[in-house]
Amino acid sequence: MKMRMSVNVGVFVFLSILVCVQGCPEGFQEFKTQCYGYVDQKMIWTDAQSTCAALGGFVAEIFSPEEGKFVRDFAIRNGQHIVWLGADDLLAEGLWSWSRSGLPLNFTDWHHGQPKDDTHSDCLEMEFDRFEGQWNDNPCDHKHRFICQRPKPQFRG
Ligand SMILES: [Ca+2]
Ligand SMILES: [Ca+2]
Repeated sequence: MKMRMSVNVGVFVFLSILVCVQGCPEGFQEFKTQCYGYVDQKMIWTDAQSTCAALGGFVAEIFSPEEGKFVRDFAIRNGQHIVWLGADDLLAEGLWSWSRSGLPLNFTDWHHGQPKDDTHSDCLEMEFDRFEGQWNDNPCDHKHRFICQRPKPQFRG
């Protein structure tokens, strides 16, 4: 009886460590298999990408309405400022792709009339000043806050 008790405690401690290791790093918020971090500093788009890379991730990429809603709500909770998202058409005008994964934008939430490359706009932002968080193409050298994304750490035994 005593033996079984200590085995159970051991299993419980092991599972607790497992859960702990599998969560997001401090400061990140968990959504499904991913961790999201809000960077409250304005940077040009390429600096946002390198900052997210330094944090083990990339500027957030959105593949579904659910992810879009999560990221939009996350930005609203953090002050409803314009944020960079991780897509660009830098290499070929009008050919948008998610920058880290290289995948095309299957799900989009462009504001009506966007993207419109009127000021040489090759980077994607979530626009709260005019478009209530819908998407807009914006010049990459503008400075905005941004959301980093990284996969949840996996337990390595
Ligand atoms: Ca463009
Ligand atoms: Ca635009």
